[in-house]
Amino acid sequence: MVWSILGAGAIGQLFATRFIDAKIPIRLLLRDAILEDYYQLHRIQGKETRHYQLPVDPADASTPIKYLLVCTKAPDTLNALKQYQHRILPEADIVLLQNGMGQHEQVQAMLPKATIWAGITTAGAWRDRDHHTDLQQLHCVSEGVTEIGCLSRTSVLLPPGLENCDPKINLSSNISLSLWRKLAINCAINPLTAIHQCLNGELVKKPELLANMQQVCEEIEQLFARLELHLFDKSVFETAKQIAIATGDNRSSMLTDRLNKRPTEIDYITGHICRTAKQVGIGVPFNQQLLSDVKKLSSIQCHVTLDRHSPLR
Ligand code: KPL
Repeated sequence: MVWSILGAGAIGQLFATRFIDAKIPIRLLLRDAILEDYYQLHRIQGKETRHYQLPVDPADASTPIKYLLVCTKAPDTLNALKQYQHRILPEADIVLLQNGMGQHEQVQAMLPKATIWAGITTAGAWRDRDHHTDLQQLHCVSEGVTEIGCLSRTSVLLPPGLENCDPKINLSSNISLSLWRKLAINCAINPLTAIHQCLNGELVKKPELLANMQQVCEEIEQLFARLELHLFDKSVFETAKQIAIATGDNRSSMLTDRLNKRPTEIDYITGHICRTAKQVGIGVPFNQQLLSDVKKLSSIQCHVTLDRHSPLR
């Protein structure tokens, strides 16, 4: 059993090192070819620094892919998968460990016989380079909690090998509910922080931003009522407020993308709410507005550049 890993950002690299620790054989599928057979990095966690050699698939590799972990950004999923479609076995197990919703169905449509799993993690890591050795460094800031659930069928087992990971990966029997919960919070926090270029905590401190967050949440609440989804003990707004406070000093992933001039995941976050609302005939005008505002922003030049990922992704 070999797990191929697509998307070698901080989360992809973090799970690659966790798989190696769990003695799960891996191959990195890299977008940009490298000459070496291994991708080397130092993983820095608290006071511990460990050196890893992550095996890389050569550009002309043709070995079939049976187990695939996808850690790309949601909007990049289909294009990234297309490059390996000829190698992915029809009955492959594909774990999408990503933010957002909507991409899972697209991948299932592309690979109808594959078993699609969704994963959510609160693990946090960011990358930079050691200026002396030029070696990649992966800074792990929080172990987080990771859950995986099967979307194609019911399963009482994790995909093979993943039961050996440490920290443990939890098997979810209803991962869709967790995806909706995460989506609601991301809709409440991410677009507003990206538009106003503020940290998560400022959404709660500034009355006009708090009112905006409330509007987002109330529309989502209505949609969830129509879908008969009961996701939180409190209202979506109260829950989002709590998370904005708890992650107050964080730069959201969408603001980080904006500042780094990368495409955002808005189509798979607020976009998914807007698409679903349309399907069931509910208006979500404020979310629709945020969707178009963030899309507009992505096309506007931004002069600040960051070299650090948001610590909580
Ligand atoms: O998940 C997040 C993100 O930034 O994508 C939140 C919860 C908003 C924390 O920053």
